[in-house]
Amino acid sequence: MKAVALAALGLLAALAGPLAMAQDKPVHQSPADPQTRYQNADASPLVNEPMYQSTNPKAPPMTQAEFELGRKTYFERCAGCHGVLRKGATGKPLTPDITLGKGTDYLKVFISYGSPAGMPNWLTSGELDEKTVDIMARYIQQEPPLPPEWGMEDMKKSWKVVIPPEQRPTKKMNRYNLANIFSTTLRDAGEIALIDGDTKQIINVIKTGYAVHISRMSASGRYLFVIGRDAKINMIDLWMAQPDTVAEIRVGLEARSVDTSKYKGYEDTYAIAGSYWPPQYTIMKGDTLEPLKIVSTRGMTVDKQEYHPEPRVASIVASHFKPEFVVNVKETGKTLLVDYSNLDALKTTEIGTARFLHDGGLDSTHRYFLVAANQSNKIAAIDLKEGKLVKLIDVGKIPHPGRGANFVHPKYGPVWATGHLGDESIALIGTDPAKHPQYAWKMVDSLKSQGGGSLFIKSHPKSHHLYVDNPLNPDPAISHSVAVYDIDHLDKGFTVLPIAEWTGISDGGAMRVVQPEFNVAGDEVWFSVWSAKDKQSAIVVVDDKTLKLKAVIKDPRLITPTGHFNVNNTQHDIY
Ligand code: DHE
Repeated sequence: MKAVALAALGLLAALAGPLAMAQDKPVHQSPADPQTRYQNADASPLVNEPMYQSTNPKAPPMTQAEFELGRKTYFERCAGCHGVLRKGATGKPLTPDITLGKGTDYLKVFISYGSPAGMPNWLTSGELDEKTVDIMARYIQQEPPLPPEWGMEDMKKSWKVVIPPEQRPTKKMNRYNLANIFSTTLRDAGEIALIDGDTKQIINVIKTGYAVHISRMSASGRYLFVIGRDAKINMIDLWMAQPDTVAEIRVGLEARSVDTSKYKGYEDTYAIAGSYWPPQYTIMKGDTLEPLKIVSTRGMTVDKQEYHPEPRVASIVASHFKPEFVVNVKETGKTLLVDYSNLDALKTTEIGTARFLHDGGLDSTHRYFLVAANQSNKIAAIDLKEGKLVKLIDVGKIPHPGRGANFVHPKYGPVWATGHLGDESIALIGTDPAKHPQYAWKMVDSLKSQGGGSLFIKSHPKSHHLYVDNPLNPDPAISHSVAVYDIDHLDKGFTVLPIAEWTGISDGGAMRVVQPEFNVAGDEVWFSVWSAKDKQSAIVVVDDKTLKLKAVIKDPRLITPTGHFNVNNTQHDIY
């Protein structure tokens, strides 16, 4: 195996990029590498879709059973990084024109030992056995099987209006303070919990899609939209005596993003969802989810201008300046401003940004949208009023802002901040070209945080604090806590709050502290303490003024809480 391993170094370099070439031996890297773990945390929902084996006479033979195991393993472990069609995303392309030339032995070493560029060491970590590694090495030399498409007919079949608009309440039928309800993702349960922010009691637990992902609010604050990784959307009416699902649909086979129209005159008119597979976005009626328009995102990449067959739709936000949705296409590196004022003559402004677009949010005025191009280590700032790219800003390694954090810096004026998955820095970007032009669209400061593996950062217009999580940091002391900065004294560093410890849970397993989110008053911050499905999780509420523990919400129904979305802050894009 040693000779093959050494010979495989050329392959590692070719497949893993420049970093690999700097190494002189295969690297034993754990699949616990934050980014890889993050991108392959769940089996793709495509694992259960029918796909067929096409025979390439040049590829090593596989029985149908071996091909099926290879396909299943690929969609469970590999598709998140290498793409459904293996054209490459954050992982390198693995199409037969590349893999056939390398041969089975080379590929087996690559899969077994991993690479410094992020490929896990599947064999030596014990995640895959020798037999499966051999099957995978042969599998990636076959033509990638094509998952089914998902067009209007499929969508209509999956579409259900549980309670039609005319049978819904005409006024709010409950006594909840809707603005302070939190929608908490219960990831592995495929559910969300609606939690009353005033009483900290669970209002309802609602069944949603597989490995449910995010929640967004309609402009009026009445309807909550939740999307699962299986592209199932639940539309929940908060006016009902017991808020619950009133409509649902599947807009594809795999998805991550949903939002609703917010421009004046179009409040609650449309919903939009982007899918990973098929690569497309769908505009729906805002009160029933009836699918109206499906648009494919397949096309040319921004840099090399090569065709990409599966550019996934990442974050979507609704513009407050025009009747437009901002749709970020990951693999092509393009931000689309989709004008929904006439769906029959859809106008789209295509802005070339950088690859691979992921998550982002608005600045405090809502005029600018800042989105992470995570593999380019850049933030793209888009002017939603002028409909153009303002600047591509270099930041740290693998920026991951969630929606980012807006606050007024004592020296630089209004800034937007992002943390990073790949390093310990927090980038502050000036966002006020009118009054602070010298700082606008520059990284004006880079703060040191607890470490890498950060996913979300948050502040609030009424708060003097900036909160940064590190759920993917390998050091439990860091992933179990959050760092808090005093915005007026950023030079003084941060205070660490031991959030997981405050739950009092002794056997919670991973207990990753994830996603700070403010309440409506801006005086409390909520954190999920995210453990495995079979362990106890919790939500911890911190007093923003004193930074002391205010409440711990524990309930057997709170299974794997991750994101949580305050109704008012999500409705008005306050972060
Ligand atoms: Fe997310 C937002 C994709 C893994 C929690 N996540 C997003 C967005 C995208 C995305 C495109 C932006 C949506 C928008 O704004 O419209 N997430 C992905 C992935 O592809 C990835 C890396 C791997 C996967 O297989 O899904 C992934 N995400 C995770 C997690 O493991 C997290 C931490 C826990 C979980 O619940 O799955 C997670 N993602 C979140 C949250 C947001 C999010 C909480 C919304 C942040 C916000 O403040 O709006």
